[in-house]
Amino acid sequence: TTTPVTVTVTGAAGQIGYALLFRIASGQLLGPDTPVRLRLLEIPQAVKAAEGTAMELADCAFPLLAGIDITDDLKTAFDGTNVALLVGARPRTKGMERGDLLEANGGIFKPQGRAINDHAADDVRVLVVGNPANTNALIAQRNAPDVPAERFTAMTRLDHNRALSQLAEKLDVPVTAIKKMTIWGNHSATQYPDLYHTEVNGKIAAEQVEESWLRETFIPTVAKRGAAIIEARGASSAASAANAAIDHVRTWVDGTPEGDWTSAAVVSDGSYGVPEGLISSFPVVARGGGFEIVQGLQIDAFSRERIDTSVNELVEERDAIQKLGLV
Ligand code: NAX
Repeated sequence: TTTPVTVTVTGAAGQIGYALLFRIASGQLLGPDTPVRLRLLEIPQAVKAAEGTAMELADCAFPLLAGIDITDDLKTAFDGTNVALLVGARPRTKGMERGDLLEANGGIFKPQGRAINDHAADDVRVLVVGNPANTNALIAQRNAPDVPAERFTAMTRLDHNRALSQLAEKLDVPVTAIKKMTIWGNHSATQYPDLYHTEVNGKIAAEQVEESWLRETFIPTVAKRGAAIIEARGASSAASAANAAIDHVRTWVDGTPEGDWTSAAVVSDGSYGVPEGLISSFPVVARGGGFEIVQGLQIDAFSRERIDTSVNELVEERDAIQKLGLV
């Protein structure tokens, strides 16, 4: 028998949590041979709701589910954890300035980073989903100095998958015909989905679509898809976000296929002019259990400007959390 892998999910009683937990427990996160122990972290008011979800998880009788702990205590939540999915965050409320938002999230991600530092397993991998995801990940990472920085990532896989879907529809091809999609920068409206390196049936995607479609339709559709979902559903993306979190971790552990890459927000090593230390989305391959930024891509002037705009936003967020003493 294999020792169960411990997976911590924060914000477990939320809508992404509800879509995510059943997939993890059924083996879709770590594969059909790996038993999972779930740790659900919630704020005290939502512990009861998380207990309800745990009752339903029990009722699925998942063969791979080795146990569930529900807690509002950080040490218990992250003790020995191998995979930490940080989903719970403080949403922006009406009239809230960016500084207030970052401060409120600092109150969540700073102590979580410390708890991961002090209690998680040596091989811990962290994915931040809760917004503002890149900067929340940076706060957690900088408060976990004993954990290798590259173990902290933020999610842009949903943006990546949205871009695949939009392009597949436009060219009337299956998503499997598309390789080397890239999301650059921040998981925000400034993100840059790049078609200049994307291949569709082996040919560059940007050469198969009108420039006006790429600039005026594709980029804004991908970047504003979250808002369009809210408009249509009356609630933000949940199942698709959970699916992207599963994809992100699965790729991280299993690797990217030969001849392809994916998008993830990882700690910058200075590649492509992105300041070192920022957690920014890049084209990445996963190999040997780690992400590596794809090197050597030519960046044209249009792409350069788009990447810089999004990265500058990340710089501003980093400066703001520095001023607030969060990192
Ligand atoms: P919900 O409001 O449904 O759930 C959030 C849950 O987090 C709540 O149950 C709340 O009690 C809990 N929570 C709050 N503070 C906590 C803390 N300190 N410790 C533990 N739990 C805490 O939001 P949901 O729709 O599930 O979305 C969760 C987060 O994902 C949001 O920040 C959202 O903006 C973000 N998203 C990120 C995406 C991405 O691509 N990176 C896409 C989807 C989503 O918008």
